[in-house]
Amino acid sequence: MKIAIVCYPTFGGSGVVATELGIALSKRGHEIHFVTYKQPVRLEYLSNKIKYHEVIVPEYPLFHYQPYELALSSKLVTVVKEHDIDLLHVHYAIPHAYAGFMAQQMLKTEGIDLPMMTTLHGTDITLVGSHSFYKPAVNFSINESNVVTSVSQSLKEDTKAIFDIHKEIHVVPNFIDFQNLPKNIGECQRDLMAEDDERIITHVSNLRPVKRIDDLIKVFHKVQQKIKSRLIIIGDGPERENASKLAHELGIREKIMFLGKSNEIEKILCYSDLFLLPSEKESFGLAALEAMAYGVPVISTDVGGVPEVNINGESGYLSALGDINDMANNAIKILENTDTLDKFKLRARDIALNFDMQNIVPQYEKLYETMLNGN
Ligand code: GMT
Repeated sequence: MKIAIVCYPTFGGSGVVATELGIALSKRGHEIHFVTYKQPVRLEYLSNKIKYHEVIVPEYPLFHYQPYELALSSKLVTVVKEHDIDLLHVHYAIPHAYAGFMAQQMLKTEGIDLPMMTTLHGTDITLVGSHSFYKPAVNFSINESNVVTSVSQSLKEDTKAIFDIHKEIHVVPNFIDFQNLPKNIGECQRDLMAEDDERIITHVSNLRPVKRIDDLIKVFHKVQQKIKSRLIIIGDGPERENASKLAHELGIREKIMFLGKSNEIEKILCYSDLFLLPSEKESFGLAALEAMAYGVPVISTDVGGVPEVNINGESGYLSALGDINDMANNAIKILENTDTLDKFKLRARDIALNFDMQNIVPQYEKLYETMLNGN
């Protein structure tokens, strides 16, 4: 199949999933065309099976807001015609499903039928899309999509509760490409980051308020009082400064490393002992799944789709939102005994294997086929 994929080309989970999906599909013989404003960060190489088409939005002083949707839908029309695209898969409803719908309408006037699948990722529904400024357009474009998928059962339920959706929503969970995980995890450069007798705790996110970075620092503050440990924070965002300030106030700043955005998360996960995810909302928690794939147990909140990924008492523990004491106690329970830690590490990896790409990508292919057959 020739598939056009629209996504955010950034470090955000939706862009990562869309890119990994495109790469996986290309390896299965499909021709993939990414249409977005920048080459996706996880897309390292282009080939005759993976192409990238840049959406350019020229700056014009008359426009207070530059019309990205217009440029995207026009670019889609061009790409679809030039490359004889069979179907469009948009990740993140805003504004991609809306722009995709417009492209469909323009193509229809030229006798071209372009079926569209929309994959909902979370913030497009629970945070941004539900705002009354966007809701009618998001509701409309979800209903107009030929096939709709969501990355967790929880997100499917949220979408149905927040919007008036009469389309079936198929749950297709996010995935990990286990075949491509680096094999020599034993060669991690742990000694660069911590002493031998220190535990390494990791957090990866875009450091937005929804990630509750204050809770992260407070949980770590409690843990390091009992367990000699370090916290490594990967990613960047608006909460970074506050987090650093809070760490200073609590006297633990020198035990925390802010590494910024990274394309080599695996190099850090391979020597991490625990992953902390105290989010307020999380439709899936791809970062937690990535940690588990490297055998890193997860301490998280019991929100959204996270309990579909992190199994309480097996791959880690779940706590109520904001329950810092419970998260810290659970972390200590896992970290204080090496046998317990090893047991959780093994189980975390085992559970992550349920999300092996080999099982998930065919689910998308099946839905593409159904869509092309007009069902
Ligand atoms: O978590 C973020 O802020 C980024 C956001 C995105 O859209 O890229 O992530 C969402 O999609 C990911 C991939 O499906 C999920 O793993 C995240 O849980 C989800 N984030 C939220 O729901 C807050």
